[in-house]
Amino acid sequence: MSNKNKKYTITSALPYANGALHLGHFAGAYLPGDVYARFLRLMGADVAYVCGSDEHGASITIRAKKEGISPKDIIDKYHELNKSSFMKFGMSFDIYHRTSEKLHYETAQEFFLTLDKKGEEFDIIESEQYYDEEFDQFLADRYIKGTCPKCSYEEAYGDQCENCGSDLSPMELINPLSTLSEKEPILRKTKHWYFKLDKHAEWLKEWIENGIVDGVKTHNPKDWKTHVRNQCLAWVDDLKPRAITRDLNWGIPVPLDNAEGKVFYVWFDAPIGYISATKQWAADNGKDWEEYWKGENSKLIHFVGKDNIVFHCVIFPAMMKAHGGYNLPINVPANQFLNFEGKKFSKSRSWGIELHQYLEDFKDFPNKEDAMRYALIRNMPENKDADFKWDEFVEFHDNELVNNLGNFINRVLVLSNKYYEGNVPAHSGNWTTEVKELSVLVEEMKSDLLDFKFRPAIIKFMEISSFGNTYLQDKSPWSIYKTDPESQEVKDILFVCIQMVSLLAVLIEPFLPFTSDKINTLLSKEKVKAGDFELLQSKLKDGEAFIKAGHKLDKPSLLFSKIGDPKDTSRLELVNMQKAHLAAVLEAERPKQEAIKETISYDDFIKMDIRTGTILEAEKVPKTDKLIKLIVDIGLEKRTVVSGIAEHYKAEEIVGQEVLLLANLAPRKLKGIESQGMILMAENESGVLCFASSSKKFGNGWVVR
Ligand code: B3M
Ligand code: ZN
Repeated sequence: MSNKNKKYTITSALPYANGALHLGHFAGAYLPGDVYARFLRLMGADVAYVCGSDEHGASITIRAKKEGISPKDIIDKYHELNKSSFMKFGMSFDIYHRTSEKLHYETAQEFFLTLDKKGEEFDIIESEQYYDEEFDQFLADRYIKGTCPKCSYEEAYGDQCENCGSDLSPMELINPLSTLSEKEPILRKTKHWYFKLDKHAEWLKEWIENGIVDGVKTHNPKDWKTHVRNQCLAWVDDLKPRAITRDLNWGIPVPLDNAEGKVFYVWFDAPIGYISATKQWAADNGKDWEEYWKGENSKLIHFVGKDNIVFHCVIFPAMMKAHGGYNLPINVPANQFLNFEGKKFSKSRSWGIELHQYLEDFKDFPNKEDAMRYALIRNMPENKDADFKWDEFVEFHDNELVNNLGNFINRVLVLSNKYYEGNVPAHSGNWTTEVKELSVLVEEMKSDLLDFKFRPAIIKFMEISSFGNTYLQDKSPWSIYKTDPESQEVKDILFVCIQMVSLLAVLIEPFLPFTSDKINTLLSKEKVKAGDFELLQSKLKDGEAFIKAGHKLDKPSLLFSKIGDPKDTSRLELVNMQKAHLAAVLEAERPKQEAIKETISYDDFIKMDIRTGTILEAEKVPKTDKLIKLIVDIGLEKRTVVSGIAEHYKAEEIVGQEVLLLANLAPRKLKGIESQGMILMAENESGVLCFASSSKKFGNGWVVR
């Protein structure tokens, strides 16, 4: 089958329209989706890449309340903000829809009614639920907080503990409190629709374990990431009915007479948002949405962060299977989390950077979009958590993009311009025989991309660029040209190099679309278009040129400028400003030092007999957290001292440590051991307990004055 007939429906998690997206979100669920969608288009496949705002749920209403505006104001504001950041970063969604659209309401309600009519997918259950009397409201999800029963974190929500990631229900919280009134809630009866997830356990297990549903193999389970499969398997063994309705006035009304005041739980309608987005896109583009969701030749892939795995691998598939007619996802290549300079992203702590903020702060850096795309793909949290660091951002840009890719392209263009005034010279034979390794490298990059291994794929891309650099260096056309400007060999070399530059423009497009356009501008070529990868591979096989002899290239100009350029520090200053901000955050969070105690007289001070000494032995005092028993040699004698430092030091680490000992402190019994003196300690500027140290040259027993 030609790629044209292969349909792909690709989704990236619909961000809640209650806040701005940060780099962690971007690297988790959006950039990988974009790279994949772009690559499939280059392969000539028929792609519908959909995304949009998730505009329901308590996260929206709570945010609105906090800002003192309506939920509608919130969703309009953040829908526009997130959409515009995505567009500026070159995201290639075919549509960025909204779950507040009428079409979505209709789609979600129809979906529900289809399940309801089957008569066996839902149970209506009456139960007691938390209720806030002051606000006259039932408290579900984020409207209720309390202590997590699994990890004792005190700020866990009614749907999830953000500390340990556990999925919770309000009834499990210890010491529940309403997030509206901050008061203890009461219990009140209410009824809800429960989706009988447990009924789907058997086939879900077979599907996740073996990739088989209704006897048909839909995918190879080995293609799924281990961490995704493991999470799914842990879930399917313990499926319970889940409430899919809420008592709220914000959400999609349940379209039944006996459901007054009920709306869908946000996680019921949000994934259906992928379907309504596709419907809208299809309607706008004269396509049939059903081919993309139900067609035999269509493949569904969800890009999400690891906290959304269960919804996309268990609950939504069960909903689609219960409905009937839908394809199940062939993969959910969820990413792990990205941290920021060693810590979790945190808006309240001002740790991390949001997409719109980055674009604003770096507005004077022309390559800001692709520089960030490169850094995030290069360090994508594909199978384990990753860490974004500004220093690495600079290194990736300067050492890889500039020194490798930029350098190669610039050298090729400058030489072509100098030797042939930018006219592509003719090759004397079959150009691909000189660079046979290229097709292998390109094939490897392709297979990484199709396996959702974007980080290895971009590294492979850089290998291809290095291959070009090495080729040019090995051939050194400049030394031949010096003696023979008409040399055919030089023409052959430059011809091959120009082809490689053209190849790189195509290969880089899924990762760095802006750079791809710039390279093509330098080559006086049109932008990369759908199917170009397929075309390129066949030309490579047949030895056909990507750019023919006689084609006139544009004037050479630099593709990138180094961030760390010593002659122009403007870009590095932008990075340094970010680092300075983080240093200020850390400084503000540093534990404050205690104030200086009351003044004492010299006579008080002189009473203290402070001796230098060495710790000879140290052992933790059993059944205590803090105490270590020490034997300290102070020259004159050996003293036994019990010191409360076990939380800061391990006993075995401090043997041999030089110390100052207060030798005339009245002996005191601690845990049955007589302590004969006190080791002097002081807190350093970071609040870490340090030994007030003596200097070795004095030896033991010197009196400190
Ligand atoms: N809005 C949660 C999130 O942004 C949710 C995803 C919906 S995908 C259908 O993490
Ligand atoms: Zn927890």
